[in-house]
Amino acid sequence: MAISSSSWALLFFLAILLSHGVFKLEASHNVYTNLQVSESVPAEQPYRTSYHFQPPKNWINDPNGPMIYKGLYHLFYQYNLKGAVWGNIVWAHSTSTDLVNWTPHDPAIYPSQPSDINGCWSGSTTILPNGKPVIFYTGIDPQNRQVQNLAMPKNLSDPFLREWVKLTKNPLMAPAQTNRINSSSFRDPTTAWRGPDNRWRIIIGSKRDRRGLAILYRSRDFLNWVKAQHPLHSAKGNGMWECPDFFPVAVDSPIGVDTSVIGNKVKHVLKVSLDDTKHEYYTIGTYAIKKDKYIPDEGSVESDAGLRYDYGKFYASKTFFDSVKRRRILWGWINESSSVNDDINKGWAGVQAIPRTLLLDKSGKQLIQWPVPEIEKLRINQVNFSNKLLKGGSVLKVPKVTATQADVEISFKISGLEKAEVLDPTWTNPQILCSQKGASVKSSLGPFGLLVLASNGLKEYTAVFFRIFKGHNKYVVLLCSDQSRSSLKQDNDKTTYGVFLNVDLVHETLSLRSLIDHSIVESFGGKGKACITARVYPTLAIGDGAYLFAFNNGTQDVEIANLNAWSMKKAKIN
Ligand code: DQQ
Repeated sequence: MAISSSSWALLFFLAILLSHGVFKLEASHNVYTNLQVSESVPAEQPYRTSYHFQPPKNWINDPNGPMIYKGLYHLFYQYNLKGAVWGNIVWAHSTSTDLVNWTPHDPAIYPSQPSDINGCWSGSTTILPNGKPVIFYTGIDPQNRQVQNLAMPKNLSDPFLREWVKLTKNPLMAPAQTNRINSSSFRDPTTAWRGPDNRWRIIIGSKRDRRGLAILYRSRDFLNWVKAQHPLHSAKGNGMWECPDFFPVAVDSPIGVDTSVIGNKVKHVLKVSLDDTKHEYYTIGTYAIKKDKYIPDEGSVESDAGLRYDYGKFYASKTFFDSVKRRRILWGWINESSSVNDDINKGWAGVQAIPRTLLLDKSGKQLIQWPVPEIEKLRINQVNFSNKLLKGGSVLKVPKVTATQADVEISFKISGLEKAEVLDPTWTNPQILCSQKGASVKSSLGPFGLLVLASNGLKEYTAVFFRIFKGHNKYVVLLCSDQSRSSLKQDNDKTTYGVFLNVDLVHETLSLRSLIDHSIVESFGGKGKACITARVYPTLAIGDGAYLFAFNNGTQDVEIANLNAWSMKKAKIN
């Protein structure tokens, strides 16, 4: 049989891919066949975190099934037992009494039955009414189809729930010709919720052509699941929805609510992780239980015009209801910005963000996120100053802080708002605006903020800052995280991130908090109205060579209303 020239080209391309040991399963799942070796990690580790969760070595990605059971927090996560790149995925498992210090356990879920023999991917836990936790996760079956499996704790009296038993009946949900489910786009079951009709519901991320889908299943007994005719929600044009999350948030109350709560005292949130862009979007809306449909509020969309939990590196997140402290807690995966080679050399890749509490803002139009208060017990050696003028064009060193490992809160008093630069109506994309107007570009009110992980002489720094514009009828605040000078190394992703911050400058102070942890800068603007997480790899600003500064590179003076900086103790992160 003759082979056409295009077939030869295809064969040649495949041979090249395989000879380099990279086999692409689908968008996010590159299998590096030649790199799956788990070697000991080098002793020199300037980028390992001190209080952000990470295991001693290897690759991690999505947080899975976080929960609280008998007073103990459980975190499972996607983990490669064999190397610092994605592959051989199991559910690693750690527990904690305080969300800060963690005890590692053996993997809880790993390939062991036909319905997950090719991988145990992301999923969630549900606490059943009798208090028993169960795990739903995506298994990859012998035909590489994505199917949904159920596992239960082997011994409920083990507080660590170290062993999990899978149902022999698995999979409980699978693609079939009759249900029009795309077998390579059917994954990441959510926590289940129970409707007033006593039926359980769950959604699974999917797509049909370019339409993202939250496929809905229902069950009376948690064992037999029937696909609903319509998805809970879908939207055209943005591709595969990974790791959906669907939960209620209380209106006008700081208290978190259980996933099954419905009614007029709550709004609902649907979050999706877009495989195409590796960004997450959430909408706020109404859950019409009778039709089993989620209807986002007007203008609430899953695209760049919509809202993100985090405008930097933060993906595949998941929330859970902490029934003891009555709060909803968000976990997210922070990926590397370094090359695969660097990851292999350092022996690990990926960390988890600091867990954040999640609340509905008073406006009802967005969420507020804040690091769990438990993290504050790591704070030591507080440095404080207030009412300090930060003159235009000045830099102020914050002394006596371990600048590689710190928690910093700063708030500003702004006068002379009328002098703000006029916002050009075409400047609608905050990320582009932040990269065009980085930390070195002067305007009148801004840039001002923090220079973190900075070297003496400022050869290296990461700038987290504000810039204020005069928009149509209101002042507009831009929050940026500029990584362009973060490292002398060239081959890192140094994308600058940005977001417009919804603060009323006339009535609110402008505040910023940054959690700095060696290679992580996790920033919260406007008391948690917008978050930006960055990964950086300084070469000079490491150890004692790292400093913290407040800066104002605008032409107008601003006042630091208050600055609190703490060095952070090391946590037992695993
Ligand atoms: N990661 C998992 C998938 C999920 C993706 C595989 C998101 O289940 O869709 O490791 O990062």
